[in-house]
Amino acid sequence: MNRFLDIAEEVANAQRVGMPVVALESTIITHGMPWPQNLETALKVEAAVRSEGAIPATIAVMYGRLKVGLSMDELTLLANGSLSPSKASRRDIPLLVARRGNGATTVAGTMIVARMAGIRLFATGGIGGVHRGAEKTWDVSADLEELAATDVAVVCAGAKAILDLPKTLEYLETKGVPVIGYQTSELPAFYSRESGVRVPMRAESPAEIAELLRAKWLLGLAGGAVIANPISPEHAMPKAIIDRAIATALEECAAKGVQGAEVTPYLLARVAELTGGDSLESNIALVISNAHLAAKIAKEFESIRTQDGD
Ligand code: PSU
Ligand code: MN
Repeated sequence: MNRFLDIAEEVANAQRVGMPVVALESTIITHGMPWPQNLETALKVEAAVRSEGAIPATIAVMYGRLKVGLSMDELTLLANGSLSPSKASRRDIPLLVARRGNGATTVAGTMIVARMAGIRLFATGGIGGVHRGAEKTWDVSADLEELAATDVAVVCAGAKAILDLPKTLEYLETKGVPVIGYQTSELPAFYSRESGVRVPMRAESPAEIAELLRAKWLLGLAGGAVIANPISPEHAMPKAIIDRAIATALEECAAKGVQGAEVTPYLLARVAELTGGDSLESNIALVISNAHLAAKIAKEFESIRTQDGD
């Protein structure tokens, strides 16, 4: 085990007896939602994983330790901002460890730590991707490179239309990352079920997805997968409202010269403000739904493993 890793006892026990475990990220808590809804959501998401018979492992860097599974106190400290955690992606983790710092792991950061801990399934809201205008800014999220390299499957509600969705899919295709629509043929666009962009593959059940993941990794094909789970129709938002908010947020972002790691948190916060409380409610609902699905896939994955005797 890596010397910087701290696996919570409950998670370690689950792994010992072959219970399914689902990793959860922390940037969504610190940079994706306001206090106190962020803590409430983190707890609801953990409860959703448990309700499926799996164990949640929320991941973060605390005082330089790579934490897998957080206590109530640790979750609260992260969520209320008192540790001022920074965004922790692949490039940031070494410095945080060296300086005993605090960081909230992004999709990329969470995948890295989950892999170290032997966790294969991870649930979140939306992944990072190729930003609009990337041909000028070169702004491509490190999440995509991590999906290319690290053996963890990410269940999400697609990607927000703050990104260039066709370019994001092209990038994932180049890198050999399977993108699987869960009961859909379209890439969901986070707040809405449709994007007009087709997904390359579709699955109808958690068992089918578990089989695909198992095949990929038994074949020795390194890297992750994206499982795109559309938001439920009752929580989806009208496309016109979202599109307008995104257009405004993108204009402001360019006008203010926001760059680098600040771009995504800036856009997320502005879109949330511009759409009011509705978008937060949708956001919470879709993360919970993804947690349920990830737990179901993790369960199937473990049961195939047991059947095969490994
Ligand atoms: N997209 C969302 N919500 C989020 C993020 C993205 O709809 O919370 C977060 C995730 O943690 C993701 C990160 O990994 O933003 C991507 O940031 P960047 O574009 O800087 O790589
Ligand atoms: Mn970026």
